[in-house]
Amino acid sequence: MRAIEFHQTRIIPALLLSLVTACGSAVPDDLADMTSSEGLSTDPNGALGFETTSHETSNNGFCTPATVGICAHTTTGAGCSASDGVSAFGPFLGGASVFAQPEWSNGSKWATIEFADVSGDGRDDVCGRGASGISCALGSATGFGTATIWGSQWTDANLWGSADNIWATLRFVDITGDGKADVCARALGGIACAVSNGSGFGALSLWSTDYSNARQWHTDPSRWGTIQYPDVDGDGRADVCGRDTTGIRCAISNGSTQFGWNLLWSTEFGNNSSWTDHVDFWATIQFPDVNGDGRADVCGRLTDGIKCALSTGLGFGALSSWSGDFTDTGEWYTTPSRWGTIQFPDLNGDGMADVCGRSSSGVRCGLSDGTKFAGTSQWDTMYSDANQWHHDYHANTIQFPDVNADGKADLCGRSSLGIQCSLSSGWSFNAPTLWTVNLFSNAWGWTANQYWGTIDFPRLTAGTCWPINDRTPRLRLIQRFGYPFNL
Ligand SMILES: [Ca+2]
Ligand SMILES: [Ca+2]
Ligand SMILES: [Ca+2]
Ligand SMILES: [Ca+2]
Repeated sequence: MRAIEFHQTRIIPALLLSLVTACGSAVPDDLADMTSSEGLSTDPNGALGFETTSHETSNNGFCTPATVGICAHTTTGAGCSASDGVSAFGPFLGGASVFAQPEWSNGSKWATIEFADVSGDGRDDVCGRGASGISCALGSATGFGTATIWGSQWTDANLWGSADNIWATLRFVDITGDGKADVCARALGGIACAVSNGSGFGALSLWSTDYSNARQWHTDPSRWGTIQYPDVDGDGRADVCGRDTTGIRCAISNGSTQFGWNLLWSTEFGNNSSWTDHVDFWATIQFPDVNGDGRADVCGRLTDGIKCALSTGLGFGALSSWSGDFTDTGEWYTTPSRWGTIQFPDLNGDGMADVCGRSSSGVRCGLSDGTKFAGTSQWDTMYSDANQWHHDYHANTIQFPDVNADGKADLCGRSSLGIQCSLSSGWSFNAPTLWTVNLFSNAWGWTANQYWGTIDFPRLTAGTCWPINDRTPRLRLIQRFGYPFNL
């Protein structure tokens, strides 16, 4: 259900807003009008607009909020602590001991470890690709179980560990829209994927013959390093997009066997604006839904700030300036501890992704109004260089999970003492407090890449509330480490 929940989260606020502004006119007609004018007719959830009234937020007691946890690769495998929804992460529950083997200290192995819901029960599991293929261990209330091989074809012998332009593109994403995460990666011949059946991945097959070596996608990280799986047409199925020298290309999942034609969705982001030469430009390219219509848009940082282009479902519109902050003048180009922290969480729970990033003096954010990030300002002063947050093992753990389940994405990161979080009020972050004791601290060895580099804030229970079931995207490898990787 995850993909559909993602869809609802993005799309319903736009509908609600339209309903409010259309107050007084006949609602069914407005809904019908919006359905056609906003291109929602392809939505698999036919009654989407009417579902808004049956979902409630966490504050009224009629539903169960989703639970966010903090999870990571550890010396004994992998594990998670669940948020208590107020001020702390609880006991650390481990398991998945296969990831404790020496093999997983290798960057090309641990860097593929990801937390995703491959079984489709609403709780994220843990998977990673080792020499003998893809192993997954299912999450439960008592921790991760024993890992088993889910993808026996994805072996070193079959060259899946041969180059970073292959293994670093591996992702666990739901390309079929059934709520179970599948697996895709760039292969020599294009994008290869295998679909989850809930207890294993099926046969590996080529879902796109684009993104291949023949089409030069292996030559430069400014191409393969931008490959992501956003849902650009808003049908609940992950599609594939990436940047080449002509712009941004996307191919739409057909839900069962392939991505369609890989079309040029934007002629921006090509080489004309020196995207190739600057990792602090191309590595910031992401696909948040900045106007809340359910379709993933595209944003990235250029010399003079953040640019975005909205998805129409068939392509991206014109690239325009969304924020004059995050500029070269403001020294955002200097290090991954600044540009690598730029993310697009929904800070005020209106369904439109906002923007945040860590400057030398703390975290700055701007709220989306659907056309721009209005009034980017200082939301925090504690995650500063002066407080040692310029170290990658602190800065590049910064993410925006909703740890208190109020629908507003909060700010968390690993300090020297452990994980600290700052709750979002919708217009600023409160002072950080420590959410873990000892665990995740420098003293306990968390400055090592293979541990801090896997920190993520997965969903441990799905809950029944709207809109708090969404999960903010995890940091990509390239955001955490820049390029070339030093793993
Ligand atoms: Ca899609
Ligand atoms: Ca959108
Ligand atoms: Ca927002
Ligand atoms: Ca929150």
